[in-house]
Amino acid sequence: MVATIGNQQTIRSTEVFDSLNPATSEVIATFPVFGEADVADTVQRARQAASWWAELGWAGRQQRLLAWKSHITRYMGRLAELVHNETGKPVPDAQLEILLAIVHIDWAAKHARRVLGPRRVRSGLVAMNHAAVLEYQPLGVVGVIGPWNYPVFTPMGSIGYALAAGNAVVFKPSELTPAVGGWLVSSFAEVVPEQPVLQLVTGAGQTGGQLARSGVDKIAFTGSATTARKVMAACAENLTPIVAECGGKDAMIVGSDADLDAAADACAWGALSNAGQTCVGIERVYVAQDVYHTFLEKLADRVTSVRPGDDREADYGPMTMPGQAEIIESHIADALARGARPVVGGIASIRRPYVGPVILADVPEESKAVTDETFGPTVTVAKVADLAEGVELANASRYALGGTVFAKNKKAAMAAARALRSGMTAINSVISFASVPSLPFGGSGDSGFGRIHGADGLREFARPKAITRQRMKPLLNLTSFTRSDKDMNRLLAGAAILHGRRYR
Ligand code: TXE
Repeated sequence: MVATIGNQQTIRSTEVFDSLNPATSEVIATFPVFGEADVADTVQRARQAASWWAELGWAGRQQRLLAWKSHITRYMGRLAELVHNETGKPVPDAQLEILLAIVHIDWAAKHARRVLGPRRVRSGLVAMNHAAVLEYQPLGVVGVIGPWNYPVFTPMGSIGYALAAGNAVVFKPSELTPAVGGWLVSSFAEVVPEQPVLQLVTGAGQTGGQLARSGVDKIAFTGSATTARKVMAACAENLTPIVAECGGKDAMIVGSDADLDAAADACAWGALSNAGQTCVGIERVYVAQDVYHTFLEKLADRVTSVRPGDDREADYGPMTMPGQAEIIESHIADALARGARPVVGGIASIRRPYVGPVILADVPEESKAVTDETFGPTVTVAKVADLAEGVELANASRYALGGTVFAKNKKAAMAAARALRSGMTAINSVISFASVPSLPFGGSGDSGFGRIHGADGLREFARPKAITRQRMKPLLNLTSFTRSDKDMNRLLAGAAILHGRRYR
């Protein structure tokens, strides 16, 4: 049976696909592949819903988004089971991901008016007879193309903020996690039954491409840099703007004064949790030489008790995307061929659909395990002279997403954090920036561009609107053909006094 998806629409395409449990290969549900006409119909319905949603105003939207947040919180158990079944991750990890998404919906709902609502700004001397108002209006319809690794948290960083900014959303979840996407859309329809403000389209890359070409007002994409390029090309046809959250190759830098137990513990979690399928997961570690061996021992020690599986005691699950195991294998093989030393695990750690923890030391910097996103439970550990060299090597990547610095000296840690080219850095913890809703999240280079979360994340889904309102007649009427030479001379004399002073 094809799953119902809460859109109450007739789908013209007859093609379907299955969503599978990656641990057992059982079919979870069957979904329609939305074709071009189906996507177009959905976007058209979203246009009407967008007007209704925008007219609700800040208070109306806030009340409904908070009701949605409450609904997700109360039914978190069901959603977590679904996330577990579709991605294979342990239920507590699914709960953590959902909780983070809830925190973000809450923040977006409560701060949208303050960040985006109308406000008076100074009009300046030249325009002192005008009142100046700045506000951020909704874009209209936002298309969200989501990934599978955090199927609630990641797309919600766009969906929650786009809705709070007053837009309707058409959501295409990954073809690996459509049931989670369907649950989110249906749950929204339960608290906002009046209009299809949040709709689902299901299918693989082709459906995503159709959404990008559909004339939506913005695309929020999360996935690989390779796919982001294709999505941008599709968006270019209509000059549709895009925010792209792509992968990463995040580094942890460990200084000689770091708390090594805490650093090893954070590294193990940052590298292995969710089977390493985390865009801001730790994939490389650079450790100051005088603590290198102690750190490596402590890390190896922690990692030996970490185990993948599908049982309730497992620390992490299978690879969600079966093909990922090949990439992981090729990165390990390449590193070993170049002389890397396996400290924990190796090729034998790959037991599909699971991959055991792998720690590689002395990996040449030009190896794929250092340059490319592995997206598996593997990490490379290298020796550096100090924090500065760690920063230099961390920055020598085409990715720039997150990262971590472990050091006790606050000034040195802050300086290293600032010097990292990434969009986010955690000091003495991992991934903590993702749990602070007022902080923007996003990267540069192959990690993408634009921001979700925080005030910047709200503005990403809004268009700035500038308004001037003349309050009194101008002293000098400069924008008129009746302007006199006298007025112009007065203006230039004023400009010379105000701006013409020499600066030394
Ligand atoms: O991602 P894709 P995949 C990285 C990770 C992983 C790799 C591939 O390294 O190994 O990406 O994963 C839709 N037009 N990340 O294949 O292809 C697709 O249906 C429009 C990092 O799953 O980027 C899905 O909904 N849309 C990342 C979404 O794009 C298209 C999370 C992502 O798929 C499309 C996931 C097209 N032509 C993987 N082709 C992160 N930043 O966390 C595909 N899609």
